[in-house]
Amino acid sequence: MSKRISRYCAVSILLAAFNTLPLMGQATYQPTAENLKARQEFQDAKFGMFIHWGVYSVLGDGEWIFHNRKMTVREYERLPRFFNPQKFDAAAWVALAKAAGMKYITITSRHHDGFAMFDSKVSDWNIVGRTPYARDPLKMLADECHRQGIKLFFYYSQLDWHHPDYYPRGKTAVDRGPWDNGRPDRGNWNAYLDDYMDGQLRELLTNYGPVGGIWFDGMWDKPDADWHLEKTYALIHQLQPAALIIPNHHQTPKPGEDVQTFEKDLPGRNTASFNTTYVSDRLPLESSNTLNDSWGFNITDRKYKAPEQVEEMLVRSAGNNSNLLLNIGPMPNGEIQEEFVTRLRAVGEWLSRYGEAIYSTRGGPLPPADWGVTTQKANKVYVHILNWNAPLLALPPVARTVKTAQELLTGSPVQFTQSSTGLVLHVPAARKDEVDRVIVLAVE
Ligand code: JFZ
Repeated sequence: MSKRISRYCAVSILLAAFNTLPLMGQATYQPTAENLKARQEFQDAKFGMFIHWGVYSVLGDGEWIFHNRKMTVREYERLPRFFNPQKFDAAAWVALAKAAGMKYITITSRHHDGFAMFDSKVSDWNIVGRTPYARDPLKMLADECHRQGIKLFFYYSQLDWHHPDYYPRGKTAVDRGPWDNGRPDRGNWNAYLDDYMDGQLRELLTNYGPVGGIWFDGMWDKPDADWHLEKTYALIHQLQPAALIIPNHHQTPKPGEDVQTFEKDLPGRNTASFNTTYVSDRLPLESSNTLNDSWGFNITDRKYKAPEQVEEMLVRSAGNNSNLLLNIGPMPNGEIQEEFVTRLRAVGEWLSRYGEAIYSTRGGPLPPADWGVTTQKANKVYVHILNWNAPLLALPPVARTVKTAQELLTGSPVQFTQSSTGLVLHVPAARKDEVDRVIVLAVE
C-alpha cells in the first residue's frame, strides 16, 4: 500500500512538472475548426456502440456491484486477480460494431470503481498492474479502430469509489449508503482531480492515437463540488482539439462541452427522471441506451430488446436530431454473448437497406410525433412512418416545395398533395414486419 502511494506521489510530481503548458480558458470556449468538423462527423455517424467492461464483469451483476453489495476496498481489490479475458479479440469487437452499422465505439476506460482498463502510470490500480492478463485492451482496441475506420471514445468516470482522495465523498457513499468501504476519512480533492484524473486523461489522449472524445460520467455524485472542469476540458482540447467532450451530468451544457448526451432518453424527454428537459440547439445530441436492461455484464438479464425495437429507437433518435449510443456488456473472458451478436447483426442488415435515410441526416423538418419522424439531407426529406395504419397521412406544412415522393426501398412513386395547410401522403401498406416505412421527398 505505502509503496503504491509513494509511487503515486512521484508520478504526481512528474506530471505537475509537465503541467506548465498555457491553458486556454474554457469559459469563453471557442471550438477549433477541427472540433467543429468532428462535431459534424459525429452527427453524421448516428449510431455508436457503448461498451461497459471492467473487473466487475467477473461477478456478472452489473458495474455497480461494488456499491450494491457494500463491499470494502479490500474485498473489491481481489477482483482483478481473476480478471483474465483470454478471449478478448479487438478485431472481432470492431468488426461486430461495423456489422451492426455502428460508426463509433465508446468504451469504459474506467468506471466508478476507478479501475483503469488501460496501462496507467499514474496508479497501478489498472489492468496491467493488477490482473493476470497484464495487457492493455484499450491500446489493442484503439489500434484496431484506426485500422477499421471507426472512431473510439473513452468513457471516464469522475466518480471514484476506490481512491482515498475522492473526498469529501459523494451521494453514492452518503445518501444512497451509508457506505463506508474502508477508506480514511480524509483526502486531497485537488490532488484527485489535478494529478490522478487529469494525469490519466493525459495518458488517454497521448498514448492511443486520435481519440474521438471523452464521455464523462459521475459528476452527478457531487453536483456542487468544484470539478476543475475548466482545467480538465482545456487539457483535453489542448492535447487533441478534435476530441469531443461529452458529459453525462444531466445538466444544461457548460462551457467547453461539445455534445449533449441523454441517458436512456430521447433529447428533452425525461422519462428516466434524471435527465434535463433542456435541449441544446447548438450542440450535437446523443441518446444512450442498453441492448438488454444492464450496462455491465449481467448474467441473468434476459430482457433483450428485439432488433425492431432498436431500429425504432435509432429512427426516433435520428428524427430528434440525435445519435443513438447502444450498450453491450461483454463477458469477463472477453467474449460478447450470442444474444447481443445476433441482435446487432440483424440491426446491421436492416441498416444496409434503410441507412440512407439515417446516416448523415439531421432531424426534421417536421416535429417528431407518435406516427413517426422526419430526417433530411441536402434536397431530400425522409418521412419515417413508424406507427400509422390508415392509408392517408396528413402532415403539417413542409416549408419547401415537394417535387416527388417515392418509397425508399422500391422507388415506387407515392401520391401526395401539398398545400398551405399541409402535406397529405397516400402511404403504401406496410410489408410484413416492416418497422419503418420510409417515403423519400425530393424537395427544393
Ligand atoms: C451512469 C452510471 O452510473 C452507469 O453505471 C452507467 O455507466 C451509465 C451510462 O451512466 O448512470 C447513472 C447516472 C446518473 C445516475 C444514475 C445512474 N443518477 O443521477 O442517479
